[in-house]
Amino acid sequence: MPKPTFYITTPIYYPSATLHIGHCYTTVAADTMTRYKKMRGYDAYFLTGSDEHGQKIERAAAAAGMEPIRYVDGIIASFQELWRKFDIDYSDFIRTTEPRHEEVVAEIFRRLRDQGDIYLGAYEGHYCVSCETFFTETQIKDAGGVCPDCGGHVDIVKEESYFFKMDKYADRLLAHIESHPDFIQPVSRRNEMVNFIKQGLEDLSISRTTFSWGIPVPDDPKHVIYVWLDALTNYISALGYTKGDERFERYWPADVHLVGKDIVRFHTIIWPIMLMALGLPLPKKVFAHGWILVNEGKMSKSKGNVVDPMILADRYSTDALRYFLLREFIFGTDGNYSEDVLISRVNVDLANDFGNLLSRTTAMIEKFQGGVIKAPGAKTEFDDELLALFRGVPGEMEEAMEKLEFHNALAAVWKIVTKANKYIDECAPWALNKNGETEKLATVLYNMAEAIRIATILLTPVMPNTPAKVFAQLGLEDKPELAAWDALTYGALPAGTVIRRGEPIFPRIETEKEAAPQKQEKKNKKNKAEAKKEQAAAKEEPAEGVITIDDFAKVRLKVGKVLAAEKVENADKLLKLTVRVGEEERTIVSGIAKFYAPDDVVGKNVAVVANLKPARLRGIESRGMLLCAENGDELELITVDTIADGGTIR
Ligand code: ME8
Repeated sequence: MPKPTFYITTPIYYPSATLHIGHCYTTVAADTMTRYKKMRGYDAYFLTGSDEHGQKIERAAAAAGMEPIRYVDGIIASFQELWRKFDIDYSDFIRTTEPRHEEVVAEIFRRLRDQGDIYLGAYEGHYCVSCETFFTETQIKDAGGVCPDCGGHVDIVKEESYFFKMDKYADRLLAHIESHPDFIQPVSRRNEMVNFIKQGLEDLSISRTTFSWGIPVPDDPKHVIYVWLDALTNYISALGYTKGDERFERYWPADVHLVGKDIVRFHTIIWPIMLMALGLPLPKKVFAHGWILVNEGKMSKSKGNVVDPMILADRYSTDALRYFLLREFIFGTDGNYSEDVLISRVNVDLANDFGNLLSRTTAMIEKFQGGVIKAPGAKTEFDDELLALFRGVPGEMEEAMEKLEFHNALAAVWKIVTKANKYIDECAPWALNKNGETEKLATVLYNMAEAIRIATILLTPVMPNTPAKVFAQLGLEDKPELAAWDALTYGALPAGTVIRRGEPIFPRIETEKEAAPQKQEKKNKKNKAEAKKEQAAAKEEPAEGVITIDDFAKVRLKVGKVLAAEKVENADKLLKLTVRVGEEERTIVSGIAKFYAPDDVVGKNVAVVANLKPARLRGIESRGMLLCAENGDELELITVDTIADGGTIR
């Protein structure tokens, strides 16, 4: 039987001087999805590329004193180097300046003109060179006279232009969106697009005469084809559409176009209408992810806050960066980037949770069993819970991956990692060894090794370099069959395997900030006796209204990430929030609805009172409370920029 196919794309990027971490985000997500689908037996095809035409590039090349093609060649080489560095295993990289693409764009233009969907007219409008987009009078007015997308200068442009009859297809498109709820994701984006189409679609100006760096209109070469019509075509030109290429038959329609939220309109209105006009099926899903922000704002060269992934890749491993991008941010909403959060994720999740699990396990197998993984012997009372996770987590991961919820897929895997660390503490293998309980000891060490092996298989699509390192330490490097999805079953690890301890796979990142508290801690220890005396005195006679440090210590304050938020029906003040606190997700009802719209809080890292007795508010069980600061009559959430959720506040 032929394998099922899976076709995924990223946007094709503009050759601006540097790609930033936002571009990496989409590309890592697409690569992870492709690797995951391949592991699941799919014939997966992943397309990325570069969008090289347009006035912006023509001007940049002129400023650099270069021919446009020479100018872009250099930049595209740096894109490809970045993707190699991040282990991006694309199936094809399409450049819009390649003849194989240009020919298809020209052919599509010709067909649509021949069938009457494209006609020649005249255009006058506000045009933003930077965004390569025309805007209506109202859009410009609403934005205060500047480009509604980038805030930059807009020119009034009047020129002869070819137009594409969009409105002709509007009703069909609306019907398609309504009958295919998965077509535009997340739902909020779908609603925006439906409203946009319902306002009526104007015919789209699809050619320019004011510059020449583009694909000429067939038989009318003073016009070049509008860059978006050119760019969107990449998704089918790369498959050899119009050339009788069997890849087009095999992979089209795409399963997912991944796009940033700013280019949803192009992908869910212009692109589907082009496809309808060509009589082609529409992509199954367009998924809009959010933006990675810095200090809650957009990255921009002028602000000097562009996060360069090459620099980060040199500083941290790319596996760690890939993990961070997919674990920290909620695919679909904006998230705030800071290097401190990145370091915290690497140290807590990778160095502590995962790395230590591997080093503790291999160290104990070496010390207690001479480096040999023995067959499980007698059961312990803690096995069942761990084994249940081995059975359940792959399904949870699958469900999350199908919804492109990478953060949830990784959170599911971490259930195994966290539980396995707890399992070690519960079973105390050192005590079993001391007491000569070798049968139980064999079980515990075997289960720990299986936990690592199973978690590693699940992590493979996200961290492609890590499995080889882990498997080498487990003594399984010559058994690739044990790294496959099919080998997720508990017990596949052969007894008698000889482990090979190695270096920590994710060394802890030491920072100046981290060193400082350690120094402080030493100093504190010195004064411990004194401090104890003082505390004791404080305990004796607490003044009225004063609490002791012990009282305060009862409050468990944690950093939580808001994953979802909605208004509580018939309650003006209340928002129902889903908050992730490390491994755990909980519902918290908070009285902030007057100050925050649900969308404003999603993605924020907030301060949570984590051990508050649950309370029922409007029938919803609320587990915890968010800390806020009062500002007159207003409330402001206390947010924590630099610590990942699960972190303790004290
Ligand atoms: O739009 N965080 O190219 P582009 C996350 N050539 N994603 C971000 C981001 C951020 N901070 N900044 C940008 C184009 N992006 C066109 C696409 S497709 C036929 C043509 C995302 O290089 C942005 O949302 O300007 C978009 O999806 C992608 O990067 C490419 O941006």
